[in-house]
Amino acid sequence: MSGRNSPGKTMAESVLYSFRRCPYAMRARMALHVSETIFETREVVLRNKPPQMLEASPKGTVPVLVLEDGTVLDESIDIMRWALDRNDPEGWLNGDDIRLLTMIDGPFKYHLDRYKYASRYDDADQQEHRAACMGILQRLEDRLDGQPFLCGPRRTLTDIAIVPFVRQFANTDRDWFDARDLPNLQRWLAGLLETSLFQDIMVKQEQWRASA
Ligand SMILES: N[C@@H](CCC(=O)N[C@@H](CS)C(=O)NCC(=O)O)C(=O)O
Repeated sequence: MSGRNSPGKTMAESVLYSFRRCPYAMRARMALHVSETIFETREVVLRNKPPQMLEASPKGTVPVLVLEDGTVLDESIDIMRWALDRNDPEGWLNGDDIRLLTMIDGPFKYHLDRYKYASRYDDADQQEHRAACMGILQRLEDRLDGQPFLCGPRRTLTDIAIVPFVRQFANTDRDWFDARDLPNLQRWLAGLLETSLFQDIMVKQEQWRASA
């Protein structure tokens, strides 16, 4: 089984600093998992990041993957591509749509934060930001018309990199989302979330603490 947590293990292996509910960390964990990469997960608390993580990556965002040779990958997409370059049993790299990924990581994430956490932003009009997200989701809906996944008949990197953010949008007001006329997107989201891949990477982990 790959991607397992192995507290106390002394054998050198890649280490992933992760936060269970972070959408970026989710997509990294899914790629590591599908590629059967062996790694140790270190669950961090964002307000109390371990010095070992900050030493590896001073920018202080999760996920951070520290490879056995000390190489540090601290962008989730880079972790996904690194894992899949090594082993890509489902051909996820065949669906690496940079334009779509840039739209989700850029404008969609911008509006999602202001919809989900409107009170944290002085000037945020929650409805406006929700509408802006919906404009982008409608494009996904159209793309999923006639094909089960964003790049064709099988799930690929593009689906996996995007689904945690659509999940976050949907969960912000579940009833409202469920009542939208987005049948393809709703089917796509539900299907990906019920996979064993997603369930496995969402298993709860204890906060990691360096052993003395
Ligand atoms: N571009 C980065 C973004 C990662 C990111 O922003 N992660 C958030 C958690 S979801 C984080 O660590 N934020 C720092 C903090 O909250 O202190 C990536 O793709 O890995």
